[in-house]
Amino acid sequence: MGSNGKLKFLFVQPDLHRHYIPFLPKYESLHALICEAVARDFLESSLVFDRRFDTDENLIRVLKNFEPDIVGFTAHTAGEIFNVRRLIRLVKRTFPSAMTVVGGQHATLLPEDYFDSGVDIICVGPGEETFREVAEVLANGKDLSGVKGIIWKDGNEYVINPPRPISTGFIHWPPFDRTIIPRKYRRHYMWVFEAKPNVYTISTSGCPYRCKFCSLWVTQRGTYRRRKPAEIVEDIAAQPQPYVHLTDDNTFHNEDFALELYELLKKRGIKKKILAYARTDTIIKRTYLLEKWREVGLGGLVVGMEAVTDQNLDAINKKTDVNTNIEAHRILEELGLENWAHFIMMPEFKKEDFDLVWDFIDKNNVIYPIFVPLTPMPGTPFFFEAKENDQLAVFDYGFYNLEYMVMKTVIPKIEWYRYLQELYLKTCSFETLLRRSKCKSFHVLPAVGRALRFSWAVKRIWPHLLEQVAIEEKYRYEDIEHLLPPSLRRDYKPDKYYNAPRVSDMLERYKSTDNWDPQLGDVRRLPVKTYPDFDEIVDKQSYSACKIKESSKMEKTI
Ligand code: B12
Ligand code: SF4
Repeated sequence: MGSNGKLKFLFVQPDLHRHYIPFLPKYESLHALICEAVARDFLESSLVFDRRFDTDENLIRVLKNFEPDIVGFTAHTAGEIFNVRRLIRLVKRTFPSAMTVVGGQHATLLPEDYFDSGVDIICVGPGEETFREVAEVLANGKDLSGVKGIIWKDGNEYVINPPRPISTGFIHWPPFDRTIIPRKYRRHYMWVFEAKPNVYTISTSGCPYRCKFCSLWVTQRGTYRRRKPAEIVEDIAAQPQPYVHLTDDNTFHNEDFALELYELLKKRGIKKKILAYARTDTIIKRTYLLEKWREVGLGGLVVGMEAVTDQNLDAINKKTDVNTNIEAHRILEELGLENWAHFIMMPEFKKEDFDLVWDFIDKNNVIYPIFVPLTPMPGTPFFFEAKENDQLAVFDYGFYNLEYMVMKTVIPKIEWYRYLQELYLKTCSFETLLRRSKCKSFHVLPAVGRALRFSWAVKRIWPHLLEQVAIEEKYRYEDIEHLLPPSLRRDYKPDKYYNAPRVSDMLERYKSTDNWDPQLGDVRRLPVKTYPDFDEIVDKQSYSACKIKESSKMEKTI
């Protein structure tokens, strides 16, 4: 602790799981910026360590030189929890007096997976108010029992404090201090498809819809929050980068907000290429807004098209239909806006279903499609449902990153992957690009950049797909269940945690669009638990034999 009673804060962005093939951009840690901004009053100095672009050896050096009082961690996907645990052990070995705090989606939905001896505090839910209070309490040498929304370690037990309700409305954060991120990482934060430096910021958080596959409404408990438009504009204006990624879930849902933000961006004379998020029905309802936003640089949208049949759209509770999807795409094309259209690939898919997706894409000239295997996101009602119904085929969270099919498929998994890859390659071929080149939304750099990057990723991922299939064939759930993270075991009950209502309760949420308050529970205590990383479970020798067998099968099919 500094001489003024203030704390030294280190934030560690973990390395990506080895099964993640990084075909999408990697940006600076907004979590670090938010934590630092809200707790600034109690911090003497802050620093970000980005392990995605650095080494464990350097982290040890930083720990010794910086001597942090608190070390914060987040995890973007479930697989990163293994890396977070590894890094936390490293922190505890190198600098034992530092308090370790984890937050993020997995910590919120499945906190028990972090009940590992090195984790001191688990922040459940949004971090802004909670982290400020944690910093205040630690700086004043008080104990953590009064901080709502955390689970903290007390000897050999974790104490579950009462929850912190989230309120719908505006979020306020002091301006971000991006200087806490060392310059050497900056060159990595870019919009990869065009190799352009990027500002990564946020305008809204949460979403009022209840798509079955999505984890956001669960984490945010059904709320939709906005940041003050003036704060967003200041944030963007202060950065030199020519590109802006608004990391929202549903940017244009609130019309007044989106309009005010546009007006302020315009007044401020900002014109950067902006990427935001929208549903197809919003695109139709608010076309005029998109036209306006184009004036300030809106260049593309991440759009959840999800399916090419009404039946599949209903199955995932998307509340849209195919005609809406087609019309939304037509509007974006007319406006010359890139449609980064996401399609969900279902486990029931056979060859004809993959063909149907391609027909849709080809007929409608979708230039920037992204295909996402339907994944029960750990901690969502869909996940618990799939686990109970024996639909999960993969028990290594390292594969739960939307690149792998972790559910049981109708056709053999290898065949399923082959059709998916063929689909990707068709969208990347020179012939396809040439045919699309007359479209208004065809922009050479992103279209070619996407094709090159995706073709590269499709090849890079093969060994991992083979590994996934080999593990799936070799390991029976019953045999390894006791070695898995707590949330993957049959006796895991989400209603132990106030932030995770009962599955039946959450299933009800599909039907409503209300926010819901956490159940106010008493303080409870649970023991410290630990479990191996999945790679330690795998018997490498017999697994390699499996891999070789699959490899030769694969070469024949490809
Ligand atoms: C923008 C975004 C991206 C960007 C940039 C990612 C990056 N960091 O470089 C792009 C588009 C490139 C991307 C890529 C991917 N993404 Co992404 N992404 C998002 C998105 C939309 C926002 C993430 C974000 O930064 N939010 C802003 C922060 C501030 O909010 P937050 O994470 O909720 O954090 C709050 C609290 O959780 C808490 N908190 C969080 N951490 C900490 C830490 C501490 C110490 C404390 C106290 C508090 C705290 O406080 C915060 C403020 O309230 C989310 C959806 C979402 N809205 O969360 C998906 C999401 C996180 N991505 C997801 C996935 C799967 C991926 C990919 C794996 C997809 C793929 N197959 O390639 C990749 C992996 C990228 C990687 N590992 O770096 C999934 C993760 C699901 C899961 N639980 O596993 C999500 C949830 C989307 C979804 N529903 O499917 N992603
Ligand atoms: S509309 Fe998008 S962000 Fe909202 S619940 Fe559906 S998938 Fe999630």
